[in-house]
This record gives sequence, C-alpha cells and structure tokens, in this order.
Amino acid sequence: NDGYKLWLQYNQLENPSEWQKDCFEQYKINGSSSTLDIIDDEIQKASMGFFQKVANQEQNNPKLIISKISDLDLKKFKLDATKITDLGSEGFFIQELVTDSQDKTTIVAANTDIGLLYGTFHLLQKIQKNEWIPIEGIFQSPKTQHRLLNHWDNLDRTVERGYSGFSIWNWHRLPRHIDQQYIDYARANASIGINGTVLTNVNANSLVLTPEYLEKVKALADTFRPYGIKVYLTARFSSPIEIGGIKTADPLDKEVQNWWNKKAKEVYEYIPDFGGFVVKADSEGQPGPHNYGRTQADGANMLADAVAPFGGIVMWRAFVYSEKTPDDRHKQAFNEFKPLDGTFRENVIVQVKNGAIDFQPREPFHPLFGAMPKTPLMMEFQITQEYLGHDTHLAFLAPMYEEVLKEDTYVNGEGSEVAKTVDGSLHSHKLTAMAGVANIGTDRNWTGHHFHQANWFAYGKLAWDPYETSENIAEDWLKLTFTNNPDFVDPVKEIMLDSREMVVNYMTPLGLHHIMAESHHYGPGPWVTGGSRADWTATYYHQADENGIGFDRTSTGSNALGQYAEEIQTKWGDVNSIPEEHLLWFHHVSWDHQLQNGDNLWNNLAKYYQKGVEEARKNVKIWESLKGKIDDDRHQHVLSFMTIQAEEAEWWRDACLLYFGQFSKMPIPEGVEKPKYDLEHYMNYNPKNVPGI
Ligand code: BDP
Repeated sequence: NDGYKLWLQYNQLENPSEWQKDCFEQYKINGSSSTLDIIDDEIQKASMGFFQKVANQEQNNPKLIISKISDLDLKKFKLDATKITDLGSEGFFIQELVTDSQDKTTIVAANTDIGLLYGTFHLLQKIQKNEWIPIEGIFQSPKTQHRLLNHWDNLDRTVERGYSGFSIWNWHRLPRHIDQQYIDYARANASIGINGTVLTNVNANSLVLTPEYLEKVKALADTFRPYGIKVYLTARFSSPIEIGGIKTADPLDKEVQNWWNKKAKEVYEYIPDFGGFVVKADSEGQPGPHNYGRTQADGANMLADAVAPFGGIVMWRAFVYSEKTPDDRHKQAFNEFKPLDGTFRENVIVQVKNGAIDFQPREPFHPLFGAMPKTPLMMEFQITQEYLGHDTHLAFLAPMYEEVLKEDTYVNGEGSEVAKTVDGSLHSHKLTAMAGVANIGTDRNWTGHHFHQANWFAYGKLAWDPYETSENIAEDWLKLTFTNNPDFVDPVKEIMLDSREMVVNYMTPLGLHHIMAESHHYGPGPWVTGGSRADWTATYYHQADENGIGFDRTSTGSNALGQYAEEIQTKWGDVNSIPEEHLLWFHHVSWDHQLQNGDNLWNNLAKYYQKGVEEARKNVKIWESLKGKIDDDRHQHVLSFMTIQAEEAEWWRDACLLYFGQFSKMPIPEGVEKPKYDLEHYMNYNPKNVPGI
C-alpha cells in the first residue's frame, strides 16, 4: 500500500451487517448529471473494496436512495419538509426511513447534486468506520462558505514550502492532457468538503493570467467542477505592467482599473464559475498599493469591482509587514488593517494567518480576529510544515488549529471565540471562508509523510465545521486510512494528539518562536542574526542575553499585547498569570525566573527539550510494536521517518541548549542528556544545504 488512496481505502468489511450489504445490493440514484455519475462510481468503488462485489442498482424496491429533495416522494417516507429546508446548497441529510408498507430505506438527500456527493461520502465513511446512522438522522451543512486549499505552486512546478515532490499541476501537458491525479485530487477534496482551490503561489506570476495559461486553468476548472470545486488564482498586483503594457499598477488609475475589468471578463469567459483572486501585496517584496501611496483597501476594492459582476470574491491577505516599519512585526498587520475596517467592498474577505508572525509551532491567535467587525475575515492555516519539521516530522496539526479556533477574543464579551469570526456568527457576516496552505505534491502518497495526509483531512473537516474536535478527526482518519482495529487506533491516536505538543517541546517551548534555521526553516538556528532583515532572524525574536530571554510585548516593550481585548491584556500581561505556553512570546524574563512548578526558567526550558526528545523516541517504540497491525509498506515508511524525527529532536535540544546556555550560564539540569557535540558543530551543520529548499 503506497498511500495513494488516502482516507478512501475502502477496506474489506469484517462481518458486514444486513444494512451495510443492502445499501450496495439495492441502491438507486434519482436523476442524471456528471456529479451523480461520480456518486455512482464511488458506490461501485466502495462496494468493490468493502465486499469485492459489484454494487447493484434497484429501481423498484431500493434500500438506499440518493436523491435531490425535489425528486423525492416526501409523503411516502413521512418526511418533515421543515427539517430539510435549512440544508442550503451544500448540506445533506441521511436517515433510515420506514414507508407505510414498513420497508426500511436509507435516504441520502440534499438540495443539490453536490450536497448528494457530500452525503454519499459521509455515508461511505460511516460504513467504513462500522458506524450506524442514528435514528434521528444526520443533518449537516458546512459552517463556512468557501473552504479552500491554497497551493503555493509555481508555474515551473516547484512548490514554495512544499516537501512532497513537485506541483501536481503539469502546466506543460495542460490543457490537452488531464492527468488522473487531477481527478483523484478533486475526489479526495470533495470527500472532506473542500470546495475551492487556489492553483498558484501567493508570490504570484502574472503569466497565469495570459490566454495561454487561462486555457490550462479552464481545463482544470472543467475537471474539478463536477466535484463542487471552484478554481481561484493569485493575482500579481503589477500584472497590468507586466502583461498589460501599462506603465503603472496604481489602483486608482482608470486605465489600470479598466485593464483589470477586462481581464476579469476574459477570465470568466474561460471559466464562468471562476471563484476569484487571492492577493499577497506589499509583503516580502511583492508589489502592492503601497507602491502608489494607496491603501490595502484601494487595492482590494479595485480587484473586487472587477470580479463583482461575475460573482467573484477577493481574498486579500493581511500578511503585510515591512522591514522598513520600525514596529514589532507582530503589530504591523493589525496597525495597517484595523483602521480600514468598513472600507472594503462586500465581496472582499481579509485572509488572516492564525497568528501574527508566521505559522510557528505555537502562536497566540492573530489580534485581527474580532478586531474588524465590519469586515469579513477568513482564517489561513498552513498545512505544509514549513516550521514544523517539513516532511519527516510527524505533527498532527488539528490540535493546533483547534486551539486557535477555540481562543476567546472577548470582543463581544466572553464566548467570542475565533471560530465565531470564521463562521461569521460573531459579527453577522455572510461571506465566510477558510484557507489551508496545501502540503500536496507529486509524491506517490501525496504528502511525503503518510501521517501528513491527516493534516489535509483535518483541515477539510475543520473548514466544514470549525467546532469539530481533534480527537474525532484523528480517530476517523485512522479508521478510514488504516483499520478499525482498536489495538492500532487507540495508541496511534494518542501519538497523533500529542505530536504537535511534542514538536513544540523539542523546538520552541514556553513561547519561543522563529528560531529555526535561516531561509529554509528546517532545524534549529537560534544563532541566526544579521543579514538583510532583522525580522527574519532568530535573535530578533528570542532576544536572549545574560539577563534573560523572550520578547517583551507588554506595555514596557512593543505592546503588541495592547492589540488584544482588555481581558487578555490583564491575563497575559502578568508574567505570573500568562499561560506558560505563551510566556516568552510576550515577556522577557530572567533565567532564574520561577515558573508555576517552582523550578526556574532555564531548568524548565531544558526539561521541555528533553521531554520532546523522549516523546519522539517513545513514538518509535510504540510504532515498532504495531508491526503487523497494518501493511508493511506504510509501517516501514512511517518508522523510518519517526526515527529521523527522534534523531532530529536531539539535534534541536542539543543545539538550543548549547546556544541559550551561553547566556544563562547555568548547568544542564539533572535528567537532561548532555549535548553530543559543541555549539560550533551545530552551527556548521546544515543537512538542508541543497539548492532549492
Ligand atoms: C512565509 C513563507 C513564505 C511565504 C510567506 C507568505 O516563508 O515562503 O511566501 O509566508 O505566506 O511563511 O506569503
């Protein structure tokens, strides 16, 4: 098993029940469309996997009916129409209903074919997990409107921060060749409710907006459409100059506006349901409205006006910061965007990373969440593990996503969780969205580490329902991907649920951040300093010296904390009441500062690093003991990666303790292993010293 089938394994069912068999022996699909053909095909695939048998359609006495509500005989099944009116355009319901003649039938119903596709996947997943449909039925509809993957894929097929091969978009062969992988990609996304894909890197190339490329984009859009997936592109702000032959890209210039209007019209001629644009502007060298003395809203609104006649949206990223701005990087997006609240067009949504710096193993939630009541905000999570050990380190990210979604912003009093800004309920916004930076590439198993498939899966599930729990997601993924056997599922679920904290322990405990190696961000680099930008160095963030360590972001320092609600300022502003996981993010504390457990900071730091190492080693042992419970192929592959992880956890521990120990001047406490080499060794060691990483 090479993992290509992801969570759609359709493993043989042990002792299938009558209900399970009936669903495949007597099923009926009402209507016809390409999406319904996909549903039919999915039922066949599942039947072959579950029972090694072809499934059988039955028109007269079906035991499973898949049907739009409008094509269903509601009276026959005594269905209460009021219960199903809220399903919207993507929701579904599944219920076992009894007719007057006492026939039991499982119904999957929805308002649209796409709703039926989601419902069918849900039913098939239930069957694989050996679960029943509860008597009261299942009624589901997504809590966010746009659930997108953001591919940071370049047109030359390299993937920025991609660790699983090259881009799956083969631009050279498109539009004439539609690779099977595009179809499998769409199917996998649909099975977890993802309904949009941004094909190109946020560091954008305007070539993708030329007719040659639009032909190719159209071919992908046509392939994805029956799966309910819309295509989006990143728009390079300077495109009017680069491909339009205009001298400026000033968003208030009439010629520029006309160019974008015409370009949008052209895009929609190729792709009538084109989703819209994502824009990274004025950030890390990307062009933007700042070049013309304009605001982010001026830029966003110009593009919004261009796509509005066609129903498109603009996802304008808040990841705007500059080395020329003297303020703490943490504060810059807030300072720039908050004053613009209420000035964006209705079809603009501001795309905000989960934290204010950059996808660290742990970040406090971004202070913009809740702070712009008049503007819809969307969440951007990173699925690819730029800062969490790339492809080889197992880190199940659902707990990280869940942690942020559950944080209370307090903007409307207690209970104003980040999730409520994402689903729009906090400030009554209809336009809602979530984006996840994809970890997908040409590797046979899509994501490099088999367990990183779980992060794609988890992202989809949380985009559909930001209130879902990591535990449910981990359990579902394991059962669908490997086996229902509790001897495997239970211990591995524990490994998954603790894995992100383990990574925090051996990389950045107690609120440390951005101490990874320069540029590629793999491995430790607390010594990284100097260079072109202070805000890309480690010393900017950890500020270690003989007096202590940590970034003072309280009122005595940068006061980034002042961007949060009063309740948070009070709690996090006090070195004794801030959750210790955020301590060094907001405070510069002395090495002998006493933590809640009575021990000093240095000893605690050292012990966290050691703990992370021990956890990584323990995972190897547990995993080894599970040999034979799943296929050898995947078992061996995961074992090999886990071994790398355990070795590299030591590398992190030793490098960081040697480096920080220079300042603390305190001995490595008992129970923490002594580093194998000296600091110089680690500073010169760069296993990723390969071009292109
Ligand atoms: C950082 C990455 C960089 C991205 C940037 C972004 O290092 O490659 O281009 O984020 O999100 O995490 O725009």
